[in-house]
Amino acid sequence: MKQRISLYRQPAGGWGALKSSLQHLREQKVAGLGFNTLLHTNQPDGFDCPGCAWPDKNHHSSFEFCENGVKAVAAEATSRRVGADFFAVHTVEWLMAQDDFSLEALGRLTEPLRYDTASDRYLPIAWDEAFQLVARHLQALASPDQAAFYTSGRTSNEAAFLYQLLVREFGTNNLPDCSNMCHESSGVAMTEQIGIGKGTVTLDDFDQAQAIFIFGQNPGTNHPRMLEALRAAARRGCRIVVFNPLRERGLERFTHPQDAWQMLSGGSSAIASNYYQLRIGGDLATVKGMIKALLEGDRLDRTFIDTHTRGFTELAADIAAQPWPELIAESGLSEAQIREAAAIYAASDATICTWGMGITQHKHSVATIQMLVNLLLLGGNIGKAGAGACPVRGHSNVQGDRTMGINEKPGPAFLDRLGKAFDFAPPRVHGYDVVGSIEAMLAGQLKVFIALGGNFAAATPDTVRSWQALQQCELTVHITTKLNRSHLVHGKQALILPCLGRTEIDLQAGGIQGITVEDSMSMVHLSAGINPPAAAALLSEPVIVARLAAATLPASKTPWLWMVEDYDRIRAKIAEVVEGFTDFNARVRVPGGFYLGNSARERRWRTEGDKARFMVHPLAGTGRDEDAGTGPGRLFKLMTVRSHDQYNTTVYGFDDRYRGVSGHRRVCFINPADLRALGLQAGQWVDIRSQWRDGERLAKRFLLVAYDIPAGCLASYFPETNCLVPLSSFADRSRTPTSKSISVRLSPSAEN
Ligand SMILES: Nc1nc2c(c(=O)[nH]1)N[C@H]1C(S)=C(S)[C@@H](COP(=O)(O)OP(=O)(O)OC[C@H]3O[C@@H](n4cnc5c(=O)[nH]c(N)nc54)[C@H](O)[C@@H]3O)O[C@H]1N2
Ligand SMILES: Nc1nc2c(c(=O)[nH]1)N[C@H]1C(S)=C(S)[C@@H](COP(=O)(O)OP(=O)(O)OC[C@H]3O[C@@H](n4cnc5c(=O)[nH]c(N)nc54)[C@H](O)[C@@H]3O)O[C@H]1N2
Ligand SMILES: [Mo]
Repeated sequence: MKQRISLYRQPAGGWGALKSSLQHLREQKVAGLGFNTLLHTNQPDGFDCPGCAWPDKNHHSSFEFCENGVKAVAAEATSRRVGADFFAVHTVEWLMAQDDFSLEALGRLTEPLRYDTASDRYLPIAWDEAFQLVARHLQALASPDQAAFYTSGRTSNEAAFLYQLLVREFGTNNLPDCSNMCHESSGVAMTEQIGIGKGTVTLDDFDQAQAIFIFGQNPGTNHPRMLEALRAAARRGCRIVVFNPLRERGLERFTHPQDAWQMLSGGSSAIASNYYQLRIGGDLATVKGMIKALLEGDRLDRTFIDTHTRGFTELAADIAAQPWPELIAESGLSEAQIREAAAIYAASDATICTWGMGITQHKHSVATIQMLVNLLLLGGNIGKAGAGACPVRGHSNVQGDRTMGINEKPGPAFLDRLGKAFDFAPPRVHGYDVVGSIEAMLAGQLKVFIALGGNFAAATPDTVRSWQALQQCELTVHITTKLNRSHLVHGKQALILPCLGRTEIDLQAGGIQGITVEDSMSMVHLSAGINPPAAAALLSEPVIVARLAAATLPASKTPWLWMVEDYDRIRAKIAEVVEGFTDFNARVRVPGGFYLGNSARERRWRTEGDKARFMVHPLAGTGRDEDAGTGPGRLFKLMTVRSHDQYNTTVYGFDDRYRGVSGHRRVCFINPADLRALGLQAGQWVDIRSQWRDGERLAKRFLLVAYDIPAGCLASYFPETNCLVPLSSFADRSRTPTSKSISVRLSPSAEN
């Protein structure tokens, strides 16, 4: 493997993206079929890209090229298979010694497997037996609350809807999901303030915005198709203002791989007009500073504030009392920079704020997001063309899963409708989220863990404790496409239930089925696979859930197996239960799907008093760190981010092209002056220690990389660094693990 650290000077996208895509197709041996597969990605008659939740222009433009979409599709459409013959010769202990890249590279799982303790191997099991085994475990529990049902955001609306129904008919709201680690902070913050927890913009708004502010997001890697919207905006003179501790290449320059002229001429487009490298966690202070500058200049939308909001006086008083030196220290920006950003905001009549994990995974995330929404409200930038709030979701259907009721804290109105439609009394007590589930497993209160997709063991914080938690379970069950760490860190009994992927044809008694998804901008559309199933024994996710329900709930009045013969039957029920889905089956068949609508976009505020609310928050005090202890060595803030060659816990490769890293994943980006001050050098190996009130956590051997990052800040990749995130370190109110602000110290590794 080529190992190299270098400076990347090319624009994002371009030939590098094309080359890398072809390489991935070749490696997965999907070349012939692969191109056909790709041509059907995000087409009206194809499947929804499993890559990310960024929407598509009308869902029927010519094939939209996206390097990381290609990787996601290639990973699923791979011709590699891992079957019973492989598991017959390899113990779980042996598999545990393989890295995440190697597990992923084994290919698609082909049949249901059951863990055999005596031989420490996964052995084949018949589907019916597998469902019976789960049913027996669930039925034997002293209370339904002793089981938790995790969901990862790739799951379709249909599977998610059936799954939450199964869970609630079973009698619990224990529905932790990947949102708890992702955009939960956005949901909590926005619901309280504007009455809805989703983004208020559509893709068309990007064509009309005069300014786009991007906070804590790396679209070049994680939402590559967003770069096209940004490029188009930049070209027509829209200001693009970036707040990020790192200089992310995709936010600086981009070459669109489908723009032949740009490709051949070697040209590229500038994206950001202004780039502010603030400190990790410095966004709250930055936005407060911008508001301070705006209030002084009094460049506000007074009519909007008077008609649509409350709490302005309190906000103005709090901001007036906030001294600049504190704002400057916490943000890491100068007063001039903050005023400059505020001036761009003030000069724009239509502003969008987008944000990602750099905002949602801190202790003060909810406060930061509410301050961002304050900023938008001050300019009347919600419910106006070209303006609005845009939390950019991660998984391709994470937003849809929530809409379908995957929520450990369901609202009473949803439960009422669900109970009425299926003639049962849904449980009302709130369930466990991700952190709560791990705590409950450790306390022996959760005994069965079932996961519809995802990789819980690798995605969750505090790896050592999370693994102990899973291993304490009586039964762990994973509905999945590929082998991952979570299948190896298993309960006393364990099942792997392999399912169809989104790229595959789903044939049921009622014919070929499509599923539906909702993107980041509330567009709902159909998705139908085009490839033959990866293996004959695979079942679709809805069928697995239905058969599990039929086995577990013999007294259920729901016709589980009948519903999955034809997914229109599931959608008819969704139409009855979920708000905004009237005539679901008809509307979703209109090419391009339909827009779910957004009350805040229409300036209907579903809040107390029917007004949008300004919220007051003190600074985070990120300079202080009471919990971090007083160990030797300087205290840093570490953020754990994605490399260009991974999809969350799925490692596709070892390169992070736009950051100039080849052949490495255990790297630690550090400011050159900090390196000198520590007496360390780039290329040296260090151990990273996270100190917390309950003790110390250690991650060994990371390669130091000198990088353009503010002093006192570090960056590394997840999941290698999840072991450093304390389980009890999470965002106030949303309980999202603080994956972007871990207090750490560095020391040279023993073997250098
Ligand atoms: N190819 C690919 N696509 C993906 C994913 C993937 O892993 N691979 N994951 C999907 C998922 S589930 C999600 S949620 C999204 C994630 O998409 P992103 O939100 O872009 O995810 P991260 O890589 O975690 O990047 C966070 C960015 O925030 C910056 N940042 C960190 N801390 C701070 C801070 O305190 N303030 C500010 N202003 N910036 C900060 C980092 O430098 C980085 O640029 O992408 C989705 N799409
Ligand atoms: N330190 C740190 N931790 C983080 C984050 C971070 O930024 N830093 N980010 C957090 C975020 S934003 C998220 S969303 C979570 C992600 O947490 P998860 O959603 O749990 O993790 P993924 O890695 O996306 O899950 C990948 C697995 O899903 C399975 N899979 C893939 N496709 C399908 C399918 O079609 N059906 C089924 N049933 N299974 C499928 C495969 O087995 C694959 O291995 O991680 C969180 N953890
Ligand atoms: Mo996410």
